[in-house]
Amino acid sequence: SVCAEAYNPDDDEDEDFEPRVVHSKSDEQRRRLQDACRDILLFKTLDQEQFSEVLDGMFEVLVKPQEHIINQGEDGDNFYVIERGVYDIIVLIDGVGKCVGKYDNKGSFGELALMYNTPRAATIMATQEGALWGLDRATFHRLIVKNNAKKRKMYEAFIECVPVLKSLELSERMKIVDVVGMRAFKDEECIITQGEKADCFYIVESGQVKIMIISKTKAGQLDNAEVEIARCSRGQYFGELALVTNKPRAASVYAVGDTKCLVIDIQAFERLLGSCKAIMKRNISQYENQLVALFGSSVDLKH
Ligand code: 1OR
Ligand code: 1OR
Repeated sequence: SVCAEAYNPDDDEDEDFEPRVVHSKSDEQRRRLQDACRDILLFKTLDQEQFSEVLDGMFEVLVKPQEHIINQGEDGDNFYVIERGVYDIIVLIDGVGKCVGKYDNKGSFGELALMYNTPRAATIMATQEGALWGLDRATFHRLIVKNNAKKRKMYEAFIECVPVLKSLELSERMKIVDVVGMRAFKDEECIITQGEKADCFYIVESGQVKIMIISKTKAGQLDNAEVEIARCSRGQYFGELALVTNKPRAASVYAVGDTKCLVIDIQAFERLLGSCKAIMKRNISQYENQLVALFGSSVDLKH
């Protein structure tokens, strides 16, 4: 489809001569902004200078309960990063608005209309008072969309050889590349903590991770030692279980040596990996058998 065509930065070089947008901020505002942007996946592959230009271009938006920040079907004006607040994602299904997910005090939205020049794909409504940071369309285009061409070059070959993504069309895999972030972890660094709420999915790009669980016996006694149950290396994924089952993380995950992972947020996971879920579910059904083989049937998981 047209939407997934590789973006050619040479097509509109004149954009480079557009004036830079700078919204001045107090030190305190800048601190809050930096906090909110720390884990935004779309910013993870920017260099220092691009990132600071993004921060310069952002402006604070305060919102009230029931306020629609974005309306499905409209043209895209801004991209938004959440500082605080809870936001419903509402999609029209057979003409009726249905809440298909929410943002809970973190994350970002509004990138799709700006990236692909499409109408807004969903309505985003604040359910309580909140604060957002907006980035205008032109600045988003100049800094984020242009960076996507570089991202596709960097990750295309890797994404092509990830087994779980094989069932997707090439254009769908490229849409994943457009929204992924890359995170680097040091040896022994904790990537996922058992029992925590889940909001993203990982694919190992280099290095290795080990999956550890704290088990409990049938008597309910905690055996607080973590036990290694599996490892993942290049091309393998983890962190799908909590997203698929809607439960807390079932295990902790640690880097083994320097490790890099592609990270996909839960909304993009739902939107783009739907057809891979069947494979994941099949693999999940194997976890149970592996558990019994490892610990015997008298042991189950602590939640
Ligand atoms: P946008 O510019 O199209 C609406 O404006 C935003 O909602 C969109 O960018 C995304 O950032 C965000 N499908 C489409 N857009 C979504 C979705 C979504 N979730 C968040 N957004 N799905 C829901 C996945 C939980 C799929 C619905 C069928
Ligand atoms: P998550 O979102 O629950 C922890 O976060 C991740 O560790 C989990 O998703 C899975 O990706 C992974 N066997 C293999 N991988 C597992 C297992 C597992 N549990 C969690 N992960 N089990 C079988 C043990 C031999 C445990 C079964 C629940």
